Amino acid sequence: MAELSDALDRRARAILEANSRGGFTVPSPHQYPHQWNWDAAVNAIGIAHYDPQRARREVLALLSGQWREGMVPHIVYHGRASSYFPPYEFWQTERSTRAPNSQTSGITQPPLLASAVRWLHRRHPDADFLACVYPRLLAWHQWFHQQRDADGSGLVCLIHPWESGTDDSPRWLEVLARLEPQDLPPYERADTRHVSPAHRPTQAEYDRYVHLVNLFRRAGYEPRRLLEESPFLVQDVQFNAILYRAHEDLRALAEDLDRPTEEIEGWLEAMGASFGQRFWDEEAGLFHDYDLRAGRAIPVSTAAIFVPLLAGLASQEQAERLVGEHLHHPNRYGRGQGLRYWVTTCSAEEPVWEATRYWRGPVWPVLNWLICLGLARAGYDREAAEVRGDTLELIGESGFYEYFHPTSGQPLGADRFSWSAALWLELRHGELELPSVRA
Ligand code: 2M8
Repeated sequence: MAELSDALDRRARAILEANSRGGFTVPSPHQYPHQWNWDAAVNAIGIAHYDPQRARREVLALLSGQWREGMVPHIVYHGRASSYFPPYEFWQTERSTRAPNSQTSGITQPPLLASAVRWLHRRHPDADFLACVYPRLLAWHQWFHQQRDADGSGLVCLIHPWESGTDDSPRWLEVLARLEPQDLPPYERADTRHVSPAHRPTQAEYDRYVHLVNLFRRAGYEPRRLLEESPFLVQDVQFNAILYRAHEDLRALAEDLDRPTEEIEGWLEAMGASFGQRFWDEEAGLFHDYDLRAGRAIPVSTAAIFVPLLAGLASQEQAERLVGEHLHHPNRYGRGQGLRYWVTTCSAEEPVWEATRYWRGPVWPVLNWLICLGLARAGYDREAAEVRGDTLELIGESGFYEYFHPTSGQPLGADRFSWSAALWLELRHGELELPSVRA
């Protein structure tokens, strides 16, 4: 076992090395040939296990795409031609005075970066690096509260499913169904060239993704107009939990640097006060996302319900219900009857659950890692260890794929996937618990 694992450690490193494009890492060689935001954060954590300097470069490369008012975009293209759709030109970011000189998309992604920097700094301290990135992380977090707090609650909203990172999550189905794609610019999907269409978002969803980008281009990425005009306007439980956790980590970095923390404390207080009120459904015993356009909760259960544990945003009672009534429930997320591996991305009880389609059912290493950290933080050590064990078993036995069938373990999506390699290293060699919130 130890030998096999050693070989797999080397394989993980080899994948991360092969996916390096000089200063940054692509998520996978063919399917995703640029740099993605939350992938970069996870990849930096994995790479730091053998090359902290390269991990720091990963962070800096992502920040090179930062917009003038602070947004860190979901893709940084790094001037590389590719067949990926959408290519850089499709975003028409030149319509905005806020866009940077580098080639980027015009939306953002889950803000794991401050947490990754804190991990990096704790394990391999580098004061110059921290002083260089801290103001940029702070600017991004400020941007969220200045430009994405649509209702003054302190919670931030998303304007595109791509921002959630869980693109075709059933959470977004009803909101997307209301959209009527019109005047679509011509486009050709590239994602189904390397991966089976049955494992990817549907054509109807892609039309809506493109429709939204088209609206944002026309609005010149003007923040006020985006909030006023985007028909997709949601408060995402998972995203807000990740942001809250990132604020906690940013505060710890500020303390290390002896910088003021009042502003960050203010965000934490506002988000903490609104989170349960807005998202918790007492009857269902879980957190629901919120559709701001329709003014109602989105009654769909996906693995996003467990992510608040990462940020300590669930009370003990709420955590107990999440774990007891959902994680262990035989028809929902529980292992045993139908499901063999924790954690399917969508409750098996949802009518739209699909074992092999993208964010509709397969097990994703990144989500498992966040859930595992959350379970550990909430004191569910046994469950945390089992989620960790399942993730390592899936990657170790099926390969470094993007996602996995929750029953058979069949590898799905793109192969030689960077964050699966990074998380292999982290889950094997990293500490399971987060650095304590108040280090
Ligand atoms: C997936 O998303 C991109 C669009 O951003 C795509 O499907 O083309 C998602 O899994 C997302 O979370 C991830 O960051 C990205 C790269 O791994 O791929």
